Amino acid sequence: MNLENWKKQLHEKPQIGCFVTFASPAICEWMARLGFDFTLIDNEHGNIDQSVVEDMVRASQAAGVPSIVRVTTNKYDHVQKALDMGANGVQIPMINSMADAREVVRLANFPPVGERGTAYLTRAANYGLYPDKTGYLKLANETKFTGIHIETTEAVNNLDELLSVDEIDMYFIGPGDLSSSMGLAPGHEEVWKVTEDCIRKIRQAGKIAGTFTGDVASTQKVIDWGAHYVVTAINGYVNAGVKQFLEGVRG
Ligand code: 3PY
Ligand code: MG
Repeated sequence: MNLENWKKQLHEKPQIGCFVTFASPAICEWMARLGFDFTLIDNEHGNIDQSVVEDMVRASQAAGVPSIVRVTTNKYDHVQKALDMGANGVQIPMINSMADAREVVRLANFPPVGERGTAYLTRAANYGLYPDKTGYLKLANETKFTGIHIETTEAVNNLDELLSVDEIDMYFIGPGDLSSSMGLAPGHEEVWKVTEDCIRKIRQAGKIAGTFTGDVASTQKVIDWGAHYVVTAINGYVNAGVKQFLEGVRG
């Protein structure tokens, strides 16, 4: 698989990704082999240390599956490190304003587009093997994927403006944070309505719409609305399967 074509594929058809929330390259590789279209390494929550992230990215890519890192915050060391480790892209939580979005563009892109620090010995730079250093900077800017979270009422209100930022590929509705920002329980119908409106608006703007789902029906629903970057996590499926097994055995 040509990982550089993945951004194009995302525009063409829905891709189903797996949140990997445990510090384990093996789980990343396993989910890639199970058939997910991409892995999303969660470095915002949980206990995944920076030093494990690169091996998780490597494990997924070695199985032919692109790997995105959800970074901790919109900060230089988080965004730059994930990209230097050779992640196919970054997903940045809690982007609410144009000032936040401009900072994302600055951190995720080499000059002249942004101010990402240059380094030619990293995994992303093929350990110094690229003969054309300027070409590497250009290629990295063009092929990496940048996603931002829309997960507060402030971000929803600013969505039109945020969609005008050319260098941002994907807008991810975070249902958990969005519902708490709206003062509602997760899964509340008003949260779904806002999610639908945002997904439709993002698609109409020619951008990739993303969100998180936990079952088949809601995944189909968001795809029908136009989401092409849909992420799930294995916890719900493992919990249900193991419970069913133990109840079956123990009665
Ligand atoms: C959220 O729900 O807030 C997320 O960030 C991911 O699902
Ligand atoms: Mg969130």
